[in-house]
Amino acid sequence: VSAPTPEQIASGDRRALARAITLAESTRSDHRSEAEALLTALIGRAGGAIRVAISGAPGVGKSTLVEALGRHAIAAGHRVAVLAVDPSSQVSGGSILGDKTRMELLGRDPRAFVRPSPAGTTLGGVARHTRDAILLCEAAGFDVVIVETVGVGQSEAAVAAMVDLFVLVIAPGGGDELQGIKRGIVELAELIVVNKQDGDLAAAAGRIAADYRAALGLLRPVTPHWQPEVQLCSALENRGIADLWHVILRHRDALGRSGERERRRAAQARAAMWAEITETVLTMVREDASLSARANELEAKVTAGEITASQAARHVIDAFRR
Ligand SMILES: Nc1nc2c(ncn2[C@@H]2O[C@H](COP(=O)(O)OP(=O)(O)OP(=O)(O)O)[C@@H](O)[C@H]2O)c(=O)[nH]1
Ligand SMILES: [Mg+2]
Repeated sequence: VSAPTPEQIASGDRRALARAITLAESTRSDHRSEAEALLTALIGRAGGAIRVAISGAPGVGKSTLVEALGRHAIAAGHRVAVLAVDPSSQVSGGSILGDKTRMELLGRDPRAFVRPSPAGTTLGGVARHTRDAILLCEAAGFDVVIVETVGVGQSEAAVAAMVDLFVLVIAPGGGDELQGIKRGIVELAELIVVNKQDGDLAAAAGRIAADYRAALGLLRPVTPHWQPEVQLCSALENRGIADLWHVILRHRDALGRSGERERRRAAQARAAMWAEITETVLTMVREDASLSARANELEAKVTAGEITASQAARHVIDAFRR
C-alpha cells in the first residue's frame, strides 16, 4: 500500500482512509511510521466524533443494531464509521464483520465507512490500531464512530478504554441473559440495550430489562454526571432505535457539559501511552534471544519455588538495562 496524503484523508476520501488504517494495522515498521506521520499531521482534526462501543455476547444482534443505529444517525445528518474489534479472530481466523456482515446497506452508503476486524492480532495490537483508526476516521470527517466488539475475554475493558460510551447489548433467548452481570461487564456500561424486544421474545426482553435496571440500581455509577440506563429495542424491526440514538446524544451532552468527556479522553490517551510502553519493552525482552532465555530460566525457578517472582523480575530488568 502506498501511503495516502493527509489532505486525502481530510477530504473524506474513504479509500484513502481504508489505506491509512491498513498502514496502522501493519506489523511492518515502515508502515507504522507512515501511519504515525499521517496521525501526527492529522491530530488537530481528530476528536470530533461521538465514540460509542457496542459490545455483547455472540448473536445478541450487535451488527443488526449498529446498522439500524448507523442508518438512523445518517438520516439525522451524520457521517458514521464502524470499526470491528474481534480478538477471538486470532483463534477462529474469522472476523465478526467478515463473511457474516449484515451491514450491507450501511456499507454501501457514501456517508458511512465500515471496517472489518483484522484477523490474527493480539488484544494489545488490536487496541492500539483501533485507537489510531478512530482518530483517522475523525480526521476524515466521520462524526460518529461505532466500535463493535464481541464480548470475549478482556476485549470489553480494552474497548471501553477507547470510547466515550460503552454500550452492552443483551438479548433474550441465549439462556444466559445475566452473563453481563456475572462477568462484571455491567460496571463498564453506561447504557444497556435489551435487544430483540419483538414477537415471542418481547415479554422476556421486558423481564431482562427490569432485572438489569434493578442490578444497575445497586452499582455506583462510573461518573456522577451520568446514571446508567436500560433501553429496550428491536434492531430487526427497527423499533426503539430513535430513542436509543436520543439516549446517546443525552449522554454526549451530559459528559460534554461537565467536562467529563475531555477528562476521560485525556486519561484514556495517557493509559494508552503507558500500555504501549509496557508492550514495547515486553516485546524487546521476548525478542532478545539471550534475554528471553534468561527469563525462561528464571521463570522455571519461580515455578519451582526457588526464588520469588519479584526477585526474578528484577534479574530480568537488570539484564535488560545492561
Ligand atoms: N428477533 C430478533 N432477532 C434479531 C434482532 N436483531 C438481530 N437479530 C437476529 O439475531 C441474529 C444475530 O444477529 P447479529 O446482528 O449478527 O448479531 P451479532 O451480535 O452481531 O453477532 P456476532 O457478531 O456474531 O457476535 C441474526 O439472525 C439476526 O437477524 C432483533 O431485534 N430481533
Ligand atoms: Mg456482529
